[in-house]
Amino acid sequence: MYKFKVILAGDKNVGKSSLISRYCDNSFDEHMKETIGVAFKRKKVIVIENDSEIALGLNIWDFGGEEKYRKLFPSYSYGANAALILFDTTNEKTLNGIANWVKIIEDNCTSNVVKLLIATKIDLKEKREVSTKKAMEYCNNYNWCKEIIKTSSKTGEYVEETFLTIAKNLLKRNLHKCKDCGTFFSIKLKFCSFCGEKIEMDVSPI
Ligand SMILES: Nc1nc2c(ncn2[C@@H]2O[C@H](COP(=O)(O)OP(=O)(O)O)[C@@H](O)[C@H]2O)c(=O)[nH]1
Ligand SMILES: [Mg+2]
Repeated sequence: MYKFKVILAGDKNVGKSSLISRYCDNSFDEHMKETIGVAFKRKKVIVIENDSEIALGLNIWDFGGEEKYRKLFPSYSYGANAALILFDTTNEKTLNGIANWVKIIEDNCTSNVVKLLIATKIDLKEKREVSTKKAMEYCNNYNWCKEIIKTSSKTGEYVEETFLTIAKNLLKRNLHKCKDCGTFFSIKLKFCSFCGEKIEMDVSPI
């Protein structure tokens, strides 16, 4: 199974640990404990692409968003294949924090890293401070940001979709489908690692 490292970034209390907890354990805690330093979970995700099913292993890294932990970020983000950048729809300050997180990610990860912007806590409609329009206006500054996924870890809305979107993007950027045997293999290879055929010119990017 192909494994990928996914990191979460965003200010303290935006809901990073809650998103992971909903996705990996299907649970939600109103009084989630602060993350100390770095935490880690694994989950398998099945992606269907070109009528083929492929299982990807996501190694999901959680990070204590407090300033004092930021010096850990270079080692935390080392080798990351994807980054989820979160802001809290009930706290406008966290939207302004995005620029900082994007810079930290771009400074510490390769340019191939999949980035996805996530709005959290959409169940708290009465406390909302950031409209989708405002967030989109802000994010137009980033040419990688075409959409914002709006989630609630409390109700579970769009949590599965978030990680499925990440998985599909990881597949697109990192794997090819072999035309000979139909298996997916790393784009870094010049031959199919399953059927052994040298198929440099005979791969179909997905
Ligand atoms: N209502 C609601 N509360 C949330 C949601 N996500 C997180 N929270 C709450 O926000 C607080 C901070 O969440 P946490 O996951 O610890 O944030 P982190 O510091 O980014 O890891 C906790 O009290 C959570 O219960 C959500 O989708 N809806
Ligand atoms: Mg946390």
